[in-house]
Amino acid sequence: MADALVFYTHPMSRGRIARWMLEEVGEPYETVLLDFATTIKAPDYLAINPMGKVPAIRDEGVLITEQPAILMHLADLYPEKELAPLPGDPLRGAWLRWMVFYGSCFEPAMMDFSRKREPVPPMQCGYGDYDSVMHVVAAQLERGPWLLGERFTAADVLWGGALNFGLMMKLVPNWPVFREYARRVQARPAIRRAFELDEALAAEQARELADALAA
Ligand SMILES: N[C@@H](CCC(=O)N[C@@H](CS)C(=O)NCC(=O)O)C(=O)O
Repeated sequence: MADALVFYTHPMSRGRIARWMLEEVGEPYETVLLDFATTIKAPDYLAINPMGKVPAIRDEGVLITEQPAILMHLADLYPEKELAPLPGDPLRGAWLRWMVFYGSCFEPAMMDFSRKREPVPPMQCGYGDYDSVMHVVAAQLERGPWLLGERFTAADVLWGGALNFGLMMKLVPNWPVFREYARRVQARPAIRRAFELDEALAAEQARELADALAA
């Protein structure tokens, strides 16, 4: 029998998106919790992700880091879950484009915006400018109900998680198209299961910290 997937995470991190994906897939996985102050930068974990960041997964000895890569791997690994248009499907190109656009354009634009950092001139900047990124994403979602239209895929896990976070932190425009999409993704049973698992782990970590401080 194949070894269970191993999922490296922290409950208050981008690992929440990867956990949601694991719950959409619904196959067994083992969770390894990292601590931001200690284990995440320890040699054992740096051998898994030299960036010392979560999430990461190990699948049969293969290590994968970066949220979009983790989601693409899981979607391709379990084609029967229909979370990816497979090679040959006309939607495959758009699916790859939006998975990569997230990391190469959307997240850097949102992070620069959060720090009010002066971006490099749009011609040299990989994401162009913040407003263009937001308008391009909004135009794609207008077609709805999901990012690629009628079909829910792993791209909605990535973008649903990102837009939930962006709206909560006021890092994306408070447009109806983003709010309605976020409401749709929040109705998925898997996102609720993932949320409850991470909330329980976060509460446990907080209790352990309080006990350690009191000792
Ligand atoms: N590019 C990575 C970003 C991962 C990331 O920044 N994770 C943060 C938590 S949200 C982290 O592990 N921070 C701990 C640290 O840098 O010490 C991805 O998409 O997975």
